[in-house]
Amino acid sequence: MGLFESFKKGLAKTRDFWAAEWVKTTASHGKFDQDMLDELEELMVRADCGVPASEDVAEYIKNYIKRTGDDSHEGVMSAVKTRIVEILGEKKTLDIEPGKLNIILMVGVNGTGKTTTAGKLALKYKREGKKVIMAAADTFRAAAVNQLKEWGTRTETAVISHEEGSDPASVVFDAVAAAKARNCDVLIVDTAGRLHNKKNLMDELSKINRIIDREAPDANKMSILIIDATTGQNAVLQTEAFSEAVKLDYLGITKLDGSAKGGVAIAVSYLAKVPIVLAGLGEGVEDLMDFDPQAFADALIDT
Ligand SMILES: Nc1nc2c(ncn2[C@@H]2O[C@H](COP(=O)(O)OP(=O)(O)OP(=O)(O)O)[C@@H](O)[C@H]2O)c(=O)[nH]1
Ligand SMILES: [Mg+2]
Repeated sequence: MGLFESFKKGLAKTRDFWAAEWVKTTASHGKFDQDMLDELEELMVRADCGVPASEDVAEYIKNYIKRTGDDSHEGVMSAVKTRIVEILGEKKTLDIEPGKLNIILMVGVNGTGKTTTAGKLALKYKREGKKVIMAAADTFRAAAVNQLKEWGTRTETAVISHEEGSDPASVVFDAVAAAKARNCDVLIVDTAGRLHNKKNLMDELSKINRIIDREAPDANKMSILIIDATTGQNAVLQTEAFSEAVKLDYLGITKLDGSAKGGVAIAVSYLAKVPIVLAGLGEGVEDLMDFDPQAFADALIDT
């Protein structure tokens, strides 16, 4: 399946929601006037794009009509899409440096899809011929370690783990040593779901970072916050909270297939200073794509 088809299939619920709302908006009026602009803004807010981004798009359309005189449905839809792509920003991917150990720290609150995304990423890099290893630094629950080990088996990737309740930083210490000894290209560190108001959890993340800096000072280190699209505006709040507490390099947005709230990618992009690089479009091992702003917008809006 191509990039666009994958996004189209994964975003089917969001796409249907937008299409139905567009029909309602355009059915009640003729040309695009102020009422319709207000409805467009409301539609976007209902579609979880957040108020600031929705206002921005409505303002953009107002100026577009003023500038071009084009108030046709097609013209406006296409302009909405253009602005959405601009908000989503340039396409970026996780920056994996060849010939180096690359360490990817997966962070995020409970249940957003960190472990699943770690497993999917392991497969992606293995297919690219890279040597991959994973660290089970979520030691809170035995089930968490087992879940990562299952992904290890499924993707034939080694998993470094200790028993439940052990120190996550010591798992990372061992994993970095193993990654170096085995000449790995990529080490993926799965961490526990952490809440921004739980200081001990944030401290734990700092400790993991200190271990990485000390044990692998030359590594290409990056952290990715995994957010769950089905949680709507909560995902925006989590992004803000994590950005304040830890150094984030990237965002990954999961479960885009699971609800009509895919618009949250727009809300997050509008506010966040780091790019969305991964899109989770299903539970399967294949259902992970590099986030592509144009494919996302094309899948969302038919023009
Ligand atoms: N539909 C869908 N489900 C997903 C996606 N990504 C993850 N999931 C599901 O979401 C649930 C939680 O995923 P996990 O990977 O366990 O999440 P986590 O962040 O590791 O959770 P904790 O370890 O509890 O913090 C699982 O049932 C996954 O199968 C996705 O892109 N689409
Ligand atoms: Mg997990």
